[in-house]
Amino acid sequence: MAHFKEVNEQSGLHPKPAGLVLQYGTAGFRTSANQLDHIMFRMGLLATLRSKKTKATIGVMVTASHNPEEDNGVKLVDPMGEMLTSSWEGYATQLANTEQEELLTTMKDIIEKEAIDMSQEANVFVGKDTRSSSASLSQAVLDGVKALGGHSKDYGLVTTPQLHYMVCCQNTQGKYGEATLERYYSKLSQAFSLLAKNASNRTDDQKHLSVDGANGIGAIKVREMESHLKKDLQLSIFNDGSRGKLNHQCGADFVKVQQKLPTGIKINPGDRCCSFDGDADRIVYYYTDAQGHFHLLDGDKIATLISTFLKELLNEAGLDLKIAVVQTAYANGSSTYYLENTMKVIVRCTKTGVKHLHHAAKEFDIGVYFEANGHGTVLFSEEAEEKIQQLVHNTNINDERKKAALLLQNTINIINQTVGDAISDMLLMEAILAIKGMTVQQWDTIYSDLPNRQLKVKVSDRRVIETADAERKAVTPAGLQEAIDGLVKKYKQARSFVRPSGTEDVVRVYAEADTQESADALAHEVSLAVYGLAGGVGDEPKPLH
Ligand code: NG1
Ligand code: ZN
Repeated sequence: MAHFKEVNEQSGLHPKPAGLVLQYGTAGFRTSANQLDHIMFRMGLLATLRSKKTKATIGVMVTASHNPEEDNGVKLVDPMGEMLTSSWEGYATQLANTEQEELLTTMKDIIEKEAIDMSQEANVFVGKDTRSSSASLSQAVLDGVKALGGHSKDYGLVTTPQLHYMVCCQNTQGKYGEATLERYYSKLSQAFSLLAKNASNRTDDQKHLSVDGANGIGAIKVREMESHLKKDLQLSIFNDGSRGKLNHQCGADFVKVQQKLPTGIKINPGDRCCSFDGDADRIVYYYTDAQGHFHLLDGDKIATLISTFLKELLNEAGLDLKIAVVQTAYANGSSTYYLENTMKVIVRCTKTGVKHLHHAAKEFDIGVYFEANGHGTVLFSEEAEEKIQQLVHNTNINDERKKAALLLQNTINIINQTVGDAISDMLLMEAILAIKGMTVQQWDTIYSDLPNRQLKVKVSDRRVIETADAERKAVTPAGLQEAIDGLVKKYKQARSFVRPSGTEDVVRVYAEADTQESADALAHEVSLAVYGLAGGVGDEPKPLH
């Protein structure tokens, strides 16, 4: 009964290295790939249990996103395409860390606590990125599902957001779309082409975009999409995985953190470019100017342009819907100032991690959420979607209102509301720029970023840092926040905060100020404070200049 014998036998083929302890963090489990086989098998088990509990299809994505090729990881996807609910993250951690002999007992505990009906059918969708370790690790997930008698569908190589999309389509019985890659491409590209029709006289230059695929899955998938886009968008894809190494000196994380061009991309001044991360759930834009200076348009700039576009459309459509932008503490101070004071939209700040932003965005009719690193999307409430639909079908409105309603409808269709999606976000940005007849430089001048710097500090146990106020204040260790406050006072327009990373064994330091020199100096001084007060290990942080 209940396949326990099978689980017991099969788990022996995916043994846990004794003593290894891993945590289900901000983005699931993530570490060096050779430590993950047992985790994958066990997440196959957990996904099966979650499917039985929710009576819905659950997703399992094997990826380590922007981490180096040698790492891997796994995230579970809940029925509506959302991240696994936090109340189950604890089970994931328990199941991952229980020693081999205790596996059945731990699993039975979860079954009992959640009152799971083991006779219920289970369905699990599995996807993987292009890492060399992903093939065998996703097989371990499938083995876990099978051992517990669940059904699985292996989507093979897909981007993280594509897997989220499939799960949502499946559980909404096709209302969100059909759970196939082909239909994902056709839904998005049709919406793009309808939006692009509203752009007048686009030149070939305006239609052209350079894409850095981070040598990952995004490059493969955007190429698959290309044929659907016909002549509406002309892509030059760099770092497509044919030569370079995944995320190595390329990709959205590299570009955002280093604030420079990825290697492997050939562009002219003024060319519009974007970078995806390793699993294509993040995107950032950039260009170089005539002097060769690099200009980054990150998640904050993306959120600003999207919310401006939507707010204008709501006005034109005469729809009274509440729109908000959700950010984290990493959002550039200039973006928050511009959104609140010039655009007059509601801005919310949450803890780092998309699930927090997603949750906050759901509170509004339209919630635009983006992390500064380029991970984000837009959520429309059911009511907002209905109002827009009604307007589209209303025969008693003038042409301007009708046009705005149609644009809103196609905007909904181009967006992957389940999670940040580099391909969908790229199409949305390209459509908005085309409709507004805006160059990347014009978009960039909407507001000027405050110079900023992100650093990492190694400490013996990063959990000594506890934070409050959406991570903007360090509550422990004693004296750290006071030290940061004192340092911030030395600089103009300055802000700084520190937090333990949820994906790496480091403390992250963020600083911004009126000049790059000041931002760099402040980040360095705060790093020293962390090193001194939070148990720094290794060499003391060195100044940047
Ligand atoms: P951590 O390592 O917790 O800072 C990073 C990103 C998050 C989020 C996760 C998941 C920064 C500063 N942090 O988390 O925003 O995207 O990875 O991928 O960018
Ligand atoms: Zn990612």
